[in-house]
Amino acid sequence: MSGLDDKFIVFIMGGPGCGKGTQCAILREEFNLAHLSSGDLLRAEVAKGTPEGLEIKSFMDEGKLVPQETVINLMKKAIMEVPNRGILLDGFPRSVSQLEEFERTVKPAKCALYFSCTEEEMLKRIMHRASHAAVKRSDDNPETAMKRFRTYTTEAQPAIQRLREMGKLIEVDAMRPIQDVTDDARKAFI
Ligand code: B4P
Repeated sequence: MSGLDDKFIVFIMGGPGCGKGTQCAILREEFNLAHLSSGDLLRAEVAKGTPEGLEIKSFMDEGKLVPQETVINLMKKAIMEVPNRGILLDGFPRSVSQLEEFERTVKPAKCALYFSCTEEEMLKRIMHRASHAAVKRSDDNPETAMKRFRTYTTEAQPAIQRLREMGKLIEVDAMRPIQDVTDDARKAFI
């Protein structure tokens, strides 16, 4: 894609509720990066209340992946709009197909940060978010969380494995307190 020559992209990966968004919010400030969350971009589309938004919501509430064309088009548009040199793509890619299509049509990523965490801990964090958030997410309930874990295992894990084989994966143990996770994650930027 033209206009991206001087930019670099870092994929942010990990299971639902592992803390991707939390870490991105910290890294963004520290290194002056743009933070584009596929989940947030999709939720913004849902909030518009359009027929397409309603369709997106039905995938999210089922814990399924939203169709690839929708997600990649939203990502491309957002990438072109941010002024920052470094861009964190939070929650993307979530499948081998998304990875291949993005690297072919947009730009190969510099690296991928993978926040590893057990399902038990992720479920705990999702339920904690559900009970404390001012606005509750419709997919933050135990039933949808279990479906999101299945989608993550079948779709996202193979993409993580592919990035490992490509030598681009930086794995961080996300089971620890937020500050300790950040201490490891920032090594990708210094
Ligand atoms: P996302 O919005 O990406 O949701 P997530 O995986 O739950 O978020 P995250 O891991 O960022 O959790 P957070 O930091 O908030 O996706 C939602 C849905 O959108 C998907 O199911 C799918 O339907 C769709 N979608 C998204 N991307 C897509 C794509 N590329 N293709 C197709 N569909 C897509 O952390 C969670 C909680 O844990 C927070 O409350 C936080 O305070 C806490 N926490 C974080 N780190 C912690 C730590 N170290 N210790 C203790 N608590 C911690």
